[in-house]
Amino acid sequence: MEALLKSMDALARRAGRIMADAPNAPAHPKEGHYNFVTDADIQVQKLLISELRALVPEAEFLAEEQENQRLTAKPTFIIDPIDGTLNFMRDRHCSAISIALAVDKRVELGLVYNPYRDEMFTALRGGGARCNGAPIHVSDKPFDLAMVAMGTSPYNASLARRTLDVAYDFLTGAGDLRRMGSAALDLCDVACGRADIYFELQLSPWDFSAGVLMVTEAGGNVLMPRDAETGMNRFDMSGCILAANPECFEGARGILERHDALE
Ligand code: LIP
Repeated sequence: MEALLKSMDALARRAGRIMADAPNAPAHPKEGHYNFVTDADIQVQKLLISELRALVPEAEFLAEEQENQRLTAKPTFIIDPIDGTLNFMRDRHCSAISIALAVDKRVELGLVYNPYRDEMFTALRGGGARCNGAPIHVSDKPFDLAMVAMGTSPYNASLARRTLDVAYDFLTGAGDLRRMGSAALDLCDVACGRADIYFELQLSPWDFSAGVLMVTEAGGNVLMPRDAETGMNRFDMSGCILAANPECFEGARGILERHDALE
């Protein structure tokens, strides 16, 4: 896995240059409110799939900008070519490339690359989490001093009221809120201690698969979609995501439970 991660690091940097060099890529609407794909998303996704297939010929792919089959036990790359597409379209420099590798339906490797800050977040299951090679760890901030990153799932208007009700409880019970617009980078912020809690009521597997491994390998706790029968984490289902340092996790989970935000 270390050798594969090294190759993926170089590949993500190549893909990051496509992002950084194409801030005005044509954008096209997708289903749902305020949901778009750009020509750069497609170009990055094609590059990643082509090069990752060369590295792992037996691999399958779950990717945001394609029709996807079921997640199988085979090695599967779960890809968001540009997480934070709206930020990318507005040249806000808060977007990332997110790649996870699942084997037997469990994520074993995660990579999130922010080309604007040249920050390469990586994690191997059981091997810890790193940023540019240096170990990272969640913060030890208590709940009442927590910086809470959040997502608003704008393409699903039915979640708007509940999202803001949850946000109100965090704003009045914890420290303050931040809405950056990239779930992958929000999760990396929790993993490296720049934020203490992150929640979003609905995310897709490509948004969260790499980032949740970053958080758990950095000592944090995560709630994500689970199989109702086995209780196993599901990397092929959209759903609510909560990530937090251990000091904040139970308080944060209580707020989401009070608003029936967890499946
Ligand atoms: C984005 C997420 C973000 C969410 C946005 C969007 P995308 O991913 O990272 O947290 O609130 O609506 O889903 O679509 O830019 O890859």
